[in-house]
Amino acid sequence: MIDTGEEIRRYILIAVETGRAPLSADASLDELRSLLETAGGEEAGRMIQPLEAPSARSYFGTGKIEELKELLRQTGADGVIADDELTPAQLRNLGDLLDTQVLDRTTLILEIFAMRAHTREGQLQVELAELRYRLSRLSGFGATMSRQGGGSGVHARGAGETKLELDRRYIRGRIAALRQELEEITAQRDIRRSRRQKNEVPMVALVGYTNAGKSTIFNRLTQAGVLEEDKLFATLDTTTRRLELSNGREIILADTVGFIQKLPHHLVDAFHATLEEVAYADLLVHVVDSSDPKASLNMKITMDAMQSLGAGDKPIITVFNKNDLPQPTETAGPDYLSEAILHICAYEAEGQQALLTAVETALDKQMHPSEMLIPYDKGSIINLLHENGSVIEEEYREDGIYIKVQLSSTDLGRYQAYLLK
Ligand SMILES: Nc1nc2c(ncn2[C@@H]2O[C@H](COP(=O)(O)OP(=O)(O)OP(=O)(O)O)[C@@H](O)[C@H]2O)c(=O)[nH]1
Ligand SMILES: [Mg+2]
Repeated sequence: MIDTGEEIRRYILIAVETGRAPLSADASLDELRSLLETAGGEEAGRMIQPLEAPSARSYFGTGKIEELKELLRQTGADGVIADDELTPAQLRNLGDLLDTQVLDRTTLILEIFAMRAHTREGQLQVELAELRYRLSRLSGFGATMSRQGGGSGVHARGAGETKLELDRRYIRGRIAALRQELEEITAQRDIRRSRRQKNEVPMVALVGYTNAGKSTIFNRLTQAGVLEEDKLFATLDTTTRRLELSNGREIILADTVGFIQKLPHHLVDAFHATLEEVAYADLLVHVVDSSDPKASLNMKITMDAMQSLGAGDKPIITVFNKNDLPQPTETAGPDYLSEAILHICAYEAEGQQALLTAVETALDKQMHPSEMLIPYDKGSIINLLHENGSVIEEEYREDGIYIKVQLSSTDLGRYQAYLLK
């Protein structure tokens, strides 16, 4: 456990520079440092080795490991943390060679998630992710697991070390039980969701990289009191609130878990249920911390995640947040198709209002398929429908002109009298 509640644990952060990653090893270690601080630890130093690829045997090469040993001695650090997910062999060999606690990015993220999951669903998902991670390394490396688990505390939330000795069959059984329970929760949510859809309340989801300011915006707009913090992964559970726009229209706003580069796939899988809100959203608000020099990479990571959640084609409002902070010189982000692009400060009423207006406009523009019957003496309406909507079908009937057309909600309201259903 990194946060022991006693003295602060200090770690050497290590990374391999391949020259091919989108982020330099040093910048990636800055993020690892934030993760470590979020978990309650501290950086004692860092070491980067340029290599074609990490050594399959021990992550670093042998010579570098000697240097690392020396740095450990000099700093008196409690262990090392690798910036990549280590294989069981790398973990074991590195641990043996250094004779110290070895962690990796994945265990660190899992530890933070375990610390921060508060709802039943969040806890189930974290446990599921941990078990999957463990199962994937149980192929004959039981010894490694004990070593790793003994120090890491990722597992300490549960029954502790004895849990590590549980065999694969037990883990499989537990995974099945967790899945079942999660499915029940999901089913309940489905019921709520279909009720909502019947009432046609649109869902707007705040998405983005961790620490971008999603919860801050959510709280300012809804007075919800969700935890907002200058730490990574402050939010793990999706929170939703109803909100009335100035045109009187009601929406549901959802605050969601943030993304990060190299997010362990066990976690992404496990959090699919939580992120379903994103898949069902009518509109996404992509919040970007514009003061972050790696903002454009962060955007790409979020957009890739949207794609994998099946939400890649949804209408998006891009919000460059924190414009009160110094902005890095290179701000030209990637060119994603947006309904609107805003530059705001979440704390200021002006920015909040601008966002609400953009949401209103974007929702208004969304088209709904509708069927109408227009009396023959109202022929001018047919012309208007052709101009403002997109006509799918038109048929001259005895009692009037039948028309199937995609319309914005504003127009839908305007021509309500002629709706067939
Ligand atoms: N200066 C400044 N800080 C902001 C602004 N918006 C949010 N913050 C701060 O940024 C930090 C992160 O904000 P959160 O709202 O917790 O970020 P989040 O996107 O919900 O993060 P996760 O839940 O970790 O995904 C907090 O310390 C906020 O107070 C802003 O417009 N300007
Ligand atoms: Mg948050």
